[in-house]
Amino acid sequence: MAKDERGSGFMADGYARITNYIGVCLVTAGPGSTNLTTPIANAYKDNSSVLAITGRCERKYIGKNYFQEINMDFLNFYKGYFINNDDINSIVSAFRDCLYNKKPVQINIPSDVYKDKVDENDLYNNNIYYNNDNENGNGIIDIDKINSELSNAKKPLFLIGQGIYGNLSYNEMLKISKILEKLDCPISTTFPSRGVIDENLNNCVGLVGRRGDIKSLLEADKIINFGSSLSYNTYVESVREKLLKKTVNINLKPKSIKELKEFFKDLSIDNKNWFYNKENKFSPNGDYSTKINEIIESIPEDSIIVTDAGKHTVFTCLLKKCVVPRNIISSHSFGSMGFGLPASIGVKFGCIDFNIDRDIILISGDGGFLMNIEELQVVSEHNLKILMIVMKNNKLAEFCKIKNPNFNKLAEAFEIDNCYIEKADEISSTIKEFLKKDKPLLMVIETEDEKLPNPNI
Ligand SMILES: Cc1ncc(C[n+]2csc(CCOP(=O)(O)OP(=O)(O)O)c2C)c(N)n1
Repeated sequence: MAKDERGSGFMADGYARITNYIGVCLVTAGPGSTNLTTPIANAYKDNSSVLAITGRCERKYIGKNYFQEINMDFLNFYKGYFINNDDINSIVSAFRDCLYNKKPVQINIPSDVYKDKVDENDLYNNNIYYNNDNENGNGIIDIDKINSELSNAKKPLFLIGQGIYGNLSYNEMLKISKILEKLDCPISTTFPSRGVIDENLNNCVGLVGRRGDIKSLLEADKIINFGSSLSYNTYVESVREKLLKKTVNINLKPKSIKELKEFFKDLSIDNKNWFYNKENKFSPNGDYSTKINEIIESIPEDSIIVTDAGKHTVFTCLLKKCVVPRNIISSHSFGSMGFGLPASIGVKFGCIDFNIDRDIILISGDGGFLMNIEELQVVSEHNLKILMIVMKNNKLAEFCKIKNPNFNKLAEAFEIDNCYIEKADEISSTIKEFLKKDKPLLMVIETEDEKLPNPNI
């Protein structure tokens, strides 16, 4: 049970991202639901399957200025269902929309509807796990057309977005790298799909766009887009139109790894590996980035790093080489502060439920950590092994200075182990100790401010 509805929404989002299934949150009417606005907007922008079940007064009071009664459409960034009667089918439809379209969906249920009787036959006749290619699956993918585009291209670039995950489980997602590494063509990724191919491999260009490589996008004569929404993070403003003109979009939504393997086997890609040196990578040159780098080097490389929004997100993005899917989970397109702590809790629960054996590392700024700090109670109650790192620079990015509470005393109040670190060389031994134990740790790292490198825009 989350301590604020914002927490519940972000937890559901974290859960959905790591499991590639659905994250559900359940909140009360009125203020409980308005508190969900930011997490639902966040899930909408990042294509995350969050199902929000919201409360409402009895049907007879709706629209009559009843206590806590308000129009509930504000959560329907993608879609919402108002459950007006005992028709169970709309709940099933909401579930399908959310799972197969990778979008947040609201189910709003007036309190008296819960008392309606459902015909159990209706419920069991509905096969929730149906496969329907035309409605939610691949659609039609014309391999011949893709092959003819490829044969005309001298410098094709594959751009992989998180759409490639379709409805694969995390363990299946891990197998995609093996398929992609065999392709004789450079492969780039968006931020949400980083790690879909190991970034150490030769044919992997890595992240492109705002915080990644731009040269390869410009140099390619054809970009084959597998499952990217082509947000402004990927196709930045200054080159967007140019890139869109040479992009071919492939709408893959694989339901099994076998399907994906067969698809790539049918592509004719011979000798298309034109890619030269990767662009110079960023290396740490100040206190903030040195400490982030030390964290990254001290944790297992396949850890799931969850970030909040701020400078720490950018330094993590620039310094981490991703080797597995969801190596970094962030609020990519909404950039919401307060995402990190609750999302890391959702990720942890997802790992427990789906047997995903990963260490969970939260890297947060001090400002963002304070925004949903009450969720430490959930970490404490469930003894969730999460390494929660607060980069304490006493600033909100470059906007302004802030005063912080004593985070260590707060951790004490929540009965969570904690430590306070000033020097970069204390980080690695502390993380080693954390990894050996089976409980959470709050690590407060005193950090000096550092300017960010400019993004590509
Ligand atoms: C909910 C929300 N409010 C405000 C912002 C604007 N904003 C982006 S980053 C940032 C500062 C983040 O500071 P901190 O959490 O301390 O992280 P740091 O930049 O120091 O790493 C602000 C205010 C935002 N992205 N989200």
